[in-house]
This record gives sequence, C-alpha cells and structure tokens, in this order.
Amino acid sequence: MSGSPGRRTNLALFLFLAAALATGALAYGIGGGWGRWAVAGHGIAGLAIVLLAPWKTAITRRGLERPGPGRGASIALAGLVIVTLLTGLLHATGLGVSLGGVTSMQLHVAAALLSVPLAVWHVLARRVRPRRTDLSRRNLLRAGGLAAGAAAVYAATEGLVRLAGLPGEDRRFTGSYEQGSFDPARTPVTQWLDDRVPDVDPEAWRLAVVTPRDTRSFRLADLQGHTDRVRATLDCTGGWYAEQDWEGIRLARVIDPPAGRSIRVASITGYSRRFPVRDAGGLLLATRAGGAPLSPGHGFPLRLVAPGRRGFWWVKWVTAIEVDDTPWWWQSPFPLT
Ligand SMILES: Nc1nc2c(c(=O)[nH]1)N[C@H]1C(S)=C(S)[C@@H](COP(=O)(O)O)O[C@H]1N2
Ligand SMILES: [Mo]
Repeated sequence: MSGSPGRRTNLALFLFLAAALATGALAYGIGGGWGRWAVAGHGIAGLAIVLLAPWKTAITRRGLERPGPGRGASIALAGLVIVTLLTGLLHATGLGVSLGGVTSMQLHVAAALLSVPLAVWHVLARRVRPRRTDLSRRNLLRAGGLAAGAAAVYAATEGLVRLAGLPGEDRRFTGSYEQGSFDPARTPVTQWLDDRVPDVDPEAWRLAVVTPRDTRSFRLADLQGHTDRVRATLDCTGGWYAEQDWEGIRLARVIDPPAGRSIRVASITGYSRRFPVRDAGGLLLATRAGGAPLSPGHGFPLRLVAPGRRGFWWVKWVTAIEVDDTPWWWQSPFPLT
C-alpha cells in the first residue's frame, strides 16, 4: 500500500513546493553557468505543482465543505501559490515582465516567501505524520514520473515561447532580460531591499582598507588615476541584466598581498558582502562605467564589480574593505537590508 490518493497528492505537493523553494534560492545564489540547471529545475518544480492542481482541487473542495479552524489561512496559502505560479509564468514567457510599478519577479518572490510560513503552519495544523510507506518504491516512481511529465511540459513551453517569438526567448540563462547594456544611463538603479541612494561628498569620502597588517586610507583622487578595465554583466535578481565596460582599480591591488581568508566590502549605507580571498583577482573597484564617472544611483564614487556573481554582490558606495580570517560564508546567504 502506498497510501490514499489524497495523501499522495499532498505529499507530492509538499515535495515540489520544497523543491521550487530550494531551486529558486539556488538560482539566485549561483551567478555562473551552473545557475541554468537551478533555473530549469525551478521551472520544472513549478510546473509539477501546476500538474498537481486538478487533484489538489478535488481535495480542497472536500475540505471546504467542512469549515474548520485555519480555513482562511489555507485559502490565503492557495492564493499566494497561485500568484507565485502566475507571476513565474508571466516572467518566464515575457508576457508580463512588468506589471506597472512592480515587476512579476518581485511579486513572485514576495508571494513565495509569504507562503512559506503559511505552508509550514498548514502542514503542522493537519498533523500529517510521515509514514514509511510514503517512501515506497511506487511512490518514488510516481514522483519521478510527475517530474518527467513536468520536464516535458517545461521543454514544450520553452519551444512554444521560441516558436511564437515571445520576449521570453531573449532571456539570459539566469532568466533575466537585457536592459541598458553599454548605456549606464538606461540601466535601472535598484537596491536589494531598503537601501537609499546616499549623497556622497567626493572631497570628504575615503576608502579605508583594513588588513591584519595595517589600515590605509585612500582619497578618490588616489583611485581615479587607475585604468584597470573589465567587461562584465550585472545580473539583478529582480530580473534584468546589463553588460558594461567598467573601469577602476582591481581590488587585489589595494590589499596586496592578501593576508586572511575573506574580504568584506562595505558600503557607506551599512550594506556589505564578504568574499573568499581567492576571488580578489577577479574583483574590480569601479569609478567609471561606459567611459563616464558612476552616477549616484549606480554607486558613486566607488562600486564593486563582481563578474559571475548576481547583482546583490556588487556593493555600491564602497567605503571600507576589510581582510580578516572570518570564513567568507559566515554571512547571511542573501543581504538582510
Ligand atoms: N550599498 C548597496 N549596494 C548594492 C545594493 C544595495 O541595496 N545597497 N543592491 C545591489 C543589487 S540587488 C543590485 S542588482 C545592484 C544594482 O546596481 P545598479 O543600481 O547600479 O544597477 O547593486 C547592488 N549593490
Ligand atoms: Mo538586484
């Protein structure tokens, strides 16, 4: 016995919701080529949830007939999951990338995150206890079959997007759309959460470089003479990307030789990210983009360029660099501000 069909549907839903959450986080976390597998896995997990909808609807209909506690929260959860799926499809196909004011991607992530506590509560409130038969061979085969079906639907959808020439065909492997490449003035100005564009006085501004050996301070004029260049793509998790020619000073030059395990790059605003010291060679402290000084929104006077990493690593308004023995992963995987 592998349990009732209702139990199986609920288990499969739980499994694929968890998979969608995990692959979504991975797609945000991985900026390099491997990210494409996270993005594909994310699409497949989402479509598996869509495929389960008819069965779940039958269960839900029965549930709604016996009103009990927490019914409102369950309905809210269903609504959030539907919004998450719809905005995911709107973004991926390009049929609705921006919904006036907000982007589909913003709604997608917000609805998904809000649904997590509700989903946890929903499962706990129903006291579904794991049973050994849940992991029966047949159930695992069924889950595999569902994933294969979802993969086929994913491939078919991608094919349709191309055949129909929908905007979705121009997505980067991360799922992002091009906006303002080689034209910084057309590139969006965005903050991860609640940071504000600061008004920086270039005369008073200093870059502090703190290493276990010493602390040094640079003026803007000390950095502006450097002409290290890198062509790199800023790919925001908000769903757009732009390739740009960046100019400034390689980070490795200001901490040479690196003595420590990680480098913390901090903004005037308090926002910061920590990098493994081995990355120093690939990071650039940029003062210019596209041949012009950075605009305030894009990080004037100094911003980090972190090729191969998603946008939230590209710290703007840099004012301090600290090298120490803290492991680079000793930080929140995503910024909290
Ligand atoms: N200080 C600071 N730097 C930041 C952020 C922020 O909120 N604060 N947001 C990051 C995110 S999420 C992105 S996508 C890029 C956006 O850079 P742009 O505004 O120059 O396009 O800046 C990154 N650097
Ligand atoms: Mo971003």
